[in-house]
Amino acid sequence: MSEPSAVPIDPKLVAALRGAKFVAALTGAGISAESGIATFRDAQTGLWARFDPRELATPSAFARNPQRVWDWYAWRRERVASAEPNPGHRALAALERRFPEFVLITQNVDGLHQRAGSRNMVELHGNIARVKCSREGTVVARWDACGEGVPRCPRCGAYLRPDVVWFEEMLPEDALATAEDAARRCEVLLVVGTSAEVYPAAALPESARACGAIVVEVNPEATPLSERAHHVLRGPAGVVLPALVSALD
Ligand code: BV8
Repeated sequence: MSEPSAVPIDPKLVAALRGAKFVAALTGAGISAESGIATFRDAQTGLWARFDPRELATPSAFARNPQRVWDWYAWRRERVASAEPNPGHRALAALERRFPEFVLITQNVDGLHQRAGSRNMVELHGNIARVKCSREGTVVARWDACGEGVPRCPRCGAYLRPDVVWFEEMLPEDALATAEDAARRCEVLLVVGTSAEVYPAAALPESARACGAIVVEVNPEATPLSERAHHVLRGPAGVVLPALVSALD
């Protein structure tokens, strides 16, 4: 992995960050790629290679085949549990401690930001470690993980499901409101590791830009956001974000 100092950071961006009181970050699956967690667009591995995540992460897939969807999330939960936060997650936690106000908005459900030390954050799409009743929506603390079939709610008997937002489901109102407020009020928005294609999360950078924020994309590849960003740091989050922290020191 290249040294953080090898990543060129525009001095104008460094100056803007140095003077900023409120910085926000929006992250996607790419920031967890260096923790060994496949992104949504990476080909999935093994048993799940033949499935499209966007097909599985839907209410209709769960209605059609609850066992398959439950097993996919159980497999992902195990991979997340054995993953570690990477320097990109830790750099964002360091940035939170640096600015008077910092909000981390994540589309990820892997909980790695919290494990890296991020505190003031919003999970737009829920968290894979939490499980809820598919009928009542109440989170259950424990479930029979080794029994046959999809575990059922101890109160009403409906299937349990992961506490994540599937496609065609509304995002949690409070999480989305907090994210939209942060996008409108921040002076700099770091957009890290997202293909910027899934809404309403993908609308946040445009809101920030419209309200005068400097938008920075951190991604080894171009995305629909790249030409709208004021700065593009073309590289992996695990290298670029530590370089950004070093440039501010
Ligand atoms: C909603 C949780 C209102 C689950 C996720 C038709 C019918 C219904 C809805 C729609 C429709 N058309 C459009 C919609 C809206 C839809 C949408 O946007 N669809 C897209 C496909 C067009 N959105 C929704 O449905 C949302 N709800 O709109 O409700 C509604 C209600 C009913 C009807 C209509 C509307 C809900 C969206 C949330 C879905 N849940 N995740 C789970 O995890 O299982 S989405 C999931 O995919 C992620 O959370 C993320 O949001 C999204 C995209 O993933 P990314 O994070 O961007 O990752 P991706 O793999 O795509 O890209 C990785 C990036 O990282 C790449 O750019 C790569 O270059 C980069 N990268 C790689 N390595 C690194 C790196 N970057 C940095 N460092 C590295 N090392």
